[in-house]
Amino acid sequence: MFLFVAALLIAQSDTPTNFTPRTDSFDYVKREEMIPMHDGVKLKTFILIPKGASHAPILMTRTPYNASERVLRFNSSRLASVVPAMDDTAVAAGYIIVFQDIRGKYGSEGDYVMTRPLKGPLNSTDNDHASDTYDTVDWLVKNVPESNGRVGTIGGSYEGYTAVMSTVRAHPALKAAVPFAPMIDGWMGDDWFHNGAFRQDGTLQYTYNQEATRKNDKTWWSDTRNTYEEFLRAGSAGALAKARGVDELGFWKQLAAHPAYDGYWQGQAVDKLLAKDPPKVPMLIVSGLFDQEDIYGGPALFAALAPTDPSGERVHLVLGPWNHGQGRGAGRGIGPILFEGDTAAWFRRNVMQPFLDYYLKDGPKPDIPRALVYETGADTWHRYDSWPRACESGCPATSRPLYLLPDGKLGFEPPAAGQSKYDEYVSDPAKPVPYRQLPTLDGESPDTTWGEWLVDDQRFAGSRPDVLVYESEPLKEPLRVAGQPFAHLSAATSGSDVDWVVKIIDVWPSEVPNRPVLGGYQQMLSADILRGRYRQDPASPRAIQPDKVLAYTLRLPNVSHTFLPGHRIMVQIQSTWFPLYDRNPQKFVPNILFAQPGDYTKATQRIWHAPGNASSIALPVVASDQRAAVLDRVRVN
Ligand code: PG9
Repeated sequence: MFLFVAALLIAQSDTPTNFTPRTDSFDYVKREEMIPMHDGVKLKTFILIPKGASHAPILMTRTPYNASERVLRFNSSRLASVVPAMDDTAVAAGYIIVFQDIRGKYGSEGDYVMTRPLKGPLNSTDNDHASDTYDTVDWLVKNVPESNGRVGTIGGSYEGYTAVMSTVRAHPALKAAVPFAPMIDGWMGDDWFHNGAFRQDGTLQYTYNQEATRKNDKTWWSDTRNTYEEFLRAGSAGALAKARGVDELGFWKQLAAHPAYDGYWQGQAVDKLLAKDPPKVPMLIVSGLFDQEDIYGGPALFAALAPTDPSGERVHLVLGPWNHGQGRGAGRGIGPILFEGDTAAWFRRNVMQPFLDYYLKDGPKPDIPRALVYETGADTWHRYDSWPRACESGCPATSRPLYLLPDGKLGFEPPAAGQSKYDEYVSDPAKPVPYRQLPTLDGESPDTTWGEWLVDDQRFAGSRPDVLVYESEPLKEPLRVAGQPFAHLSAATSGSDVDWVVKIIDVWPSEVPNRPVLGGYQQMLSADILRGRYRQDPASPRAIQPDKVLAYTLRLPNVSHTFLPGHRIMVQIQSTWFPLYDRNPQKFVPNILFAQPGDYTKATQRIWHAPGNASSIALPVVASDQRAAVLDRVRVN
C-alpha cells in the first residue's frame, strides 16, 4: 500500500504528457500537417504563417533534411529567426513559409528514392517530385486561408533539385522557382561523379546517412581523423562500401551498376529533360563559382533553358562568389579570399526578393538581367545579356589558347620546334596526390573546412614530383576571364587507363602588404578531373593504348575573374585527387569501383608541348574594354 502511494506521487510529479507550449508572444503560427498525395501517401509539412497575414504568398522548400529542424534555425518566437537565412527577406516581406519532408524521409510516409527520377523509364511508379509538389500546392492553396493563392519554391542543392522538379507539370498556382546550387547531373559534374571519376569521399557517407534509415539515425562512423588514410587502407570504393554495409543500399547498387554515362544517368539528367520540355515557371537559377558539391548543375541548367526563353524574361542565372551553401547564407569570403561585403545578402535583398515579389505579390517589375555574375579579383557584379561571355565558338568573345610550354612556362604563343617535347611524371596509386593538405576531414566533421577547398592554396601539391606545374610571367595588365574554360591535352600514359586533373590557379605576388597571408598564395580558380576511359564516349569506357599520344578534352568549371597585374597564371596537372576521387588503377578494369589491390599500377604520364602535339587551356578571355558592352555595373555597398 505504501509503495503504491509513493508510485502515485512520483507519477503525479512527472512531466505532463500533454504539455502545450505558450506561443502567444510569437509573431507566427506554426501548423503541422500531413498532406495527402494522390496515391494516399501523406507528407509531413510545416506551415509558418505570420500572425495577421492575409493574402500572403507562400514560399515552399521540399527537403530530405528534416523539415522540423529546417524550421528551427534558432528556437525563437520570431519567424525570421526560425527559418533558414535564405528566407529572411521573404519573412520580412510577409510571406508564409512552408517546409515539407519529401516522400520517405523523416515525418513523411512512403518510400525514399535518392533524387527520385521523373516518372518514366527510370520511375515506374505514379509519383515523382513534380507530382508531389503539384499535390502539395493544390492542398496549400485550398487549405491555407491566409494565402493569396500563389506559391514559389526555393531551396539549395537537393532542395534545389526539388525546386527545379516543382516546375515540371507545374500546378497553375506555382508562379516562381529559385533553385540554389541545384543537383542537375550526378555523373557529369555534380555530387556523385565528375566526368566518370567517382566522388567516393562524401558519396559513401551521404548514401549511408541518407538511405540506411528514414530519419538518418544510423550514420557513417569513423575512427580515423584523416579520410586519406581511411580510404587508402580500404582499397577501392566498393571494398569500403562492402565493409560498412553500404552495398545493401539501393542507391549504391545503382552507382555500382552504372559507372558509365549510360541510360540511367542520361535519363535523369535534368538539363537534358527540361530542354526537351521546357517549364513555363519563371526561374532564378543561383550558383556558386566555388561550389564544392554542385558546381556543374546551375550553369548547365541555364545553358539548357536559356534558348527556350529568347526574351530573357523567364530564366535567369546568378553566379556568385560562393561555395555550396553561401548563396543561402553569408558571402563575405571563402577562407582567406575575401569579397566585397556580404555578396549573398546583397543578392537576396536586391535581386531575389524583387523577383519573388513580382511573381508572387504583384510587386514592381524588377530589372533582373539574364545573367548576373560576380567577378572575383575585381570584386564587381556584372549584368550580362548572355552567359558565357567567352567560349570556343558562339559567344561574344572567343577563348584564347593558353599553351603549356617547355621549362614549366605558360603563354599565349604556341610551342616552337626544337625544344623539349613533353614533361613526364610517375603516378603511383599507392601514394596518391591528396586533394588538400592532410589530414583530409570528413565533410560532416565538426571542424571541417570542406566548403573552402576549391580556393585552397595549391603550394602543397605543386611541390610534389607527380604534379606538373606551368606558370606565366607576372602579368603587366589585368587579364579578365568570363566563361567556361576547357583543357586540351596531348598526353600519353604507359598504363591502359588514366585520370587527368587540371587546375587553373591565380598566383598572388610573393608579398601582399595589406593581406600578408596571401603572399605567394596559389589560389585555385577552376579545376576538374577526367577519367581517360571516357575520352571518346562517356557512355562507353575503352582501354587506352599505352604510350600513344592522344587528345583529351576536359571541361572546367565556369570562371569570372580578373588576374590582377603582378599576379601569375598557373596550371597544375596530376593524375590522382584523393580521396575525394577514387584512384584510377591505371590498368583498364571493367568497373573501377571494384578494382582489386593487384590492379593498381604505377604509370608514367607524359604531357606534350610540341608543335602538332600542343597542350593548352582554352581560356575565356574577355577584353578589358568589353566592360563597355556590359549592360550595367553594380558595386556592392
Ligand atoms: N550536395 C548535396 C546533395 C544534392 C543532391 C543529392 C544528394 C546530395 C546537398 O547538399 O544536398
